[in-house]
Amino acid sequence: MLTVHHLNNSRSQRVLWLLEELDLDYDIKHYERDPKTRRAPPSLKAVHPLGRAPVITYGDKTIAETGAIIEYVIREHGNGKLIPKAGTEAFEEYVQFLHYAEGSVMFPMLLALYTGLLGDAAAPIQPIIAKEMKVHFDFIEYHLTRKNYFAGEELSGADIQMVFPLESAKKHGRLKGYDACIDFVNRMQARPAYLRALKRGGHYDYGPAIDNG
Ligand SMILES: N[C@@H](CCC(=O)N[C@@H](CS)C(=O)NCC(=O)O)C(=O)O
Repeated sequence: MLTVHHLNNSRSQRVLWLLEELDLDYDIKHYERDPKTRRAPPSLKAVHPLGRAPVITYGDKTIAETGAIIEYVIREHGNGKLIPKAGTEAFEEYVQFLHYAEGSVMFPMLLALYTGLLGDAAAPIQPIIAKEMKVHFDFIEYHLTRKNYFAGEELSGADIQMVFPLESAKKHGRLKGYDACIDFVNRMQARPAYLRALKRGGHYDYGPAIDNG
């Protein structure tokens, strides 16, 4: 059985959604953030040295990094679903957005988060970070005004990977004027598999409120 090591309010929500879209059986091991520091508990380090979520374990395999997990699950357990045909333009978009989410978009967003802790001391760098974020959201908005999905004409792992930066941006009020980005988040969050994942994962600050009782 595949186990998702799931940290509350985190990127690992994407992996639950992926598994629900593929209709796969899986277990969840829940980890709670420290309420003050927001860091993962040390027990996650016992699963993987990075001590971050998501991590999945399956037999003797332990895999960290959302993009790597999405690739692995789709390749080994996906039955050809959620991945465009190799050799197509959609496939190249799929690979691009799988890397882009964590490799590019998240970078200025994390900078904003961390430098925000410095208050006025970080003021000189804020316009640079804002400019960098605008480059990314402009690019994503341009893509989503022309296409409903990130890779091709139907849902793929790229959409699952891209939802977190956009959910996080929406939550922090960074998507004002980016209507196609907001529409994408709303469409993804309305999918039955997304909502099932939310129910199994527990409260998620970046998603719609659901009754978990
Ligand atoms: N690029 C990594 C980022 C992993 C990551 O930073 N996860 C956060 C949750 S959103 C985490 O575990 N934070 C807890 C901590 O840093 O202690 C991925 O996509 O898996």
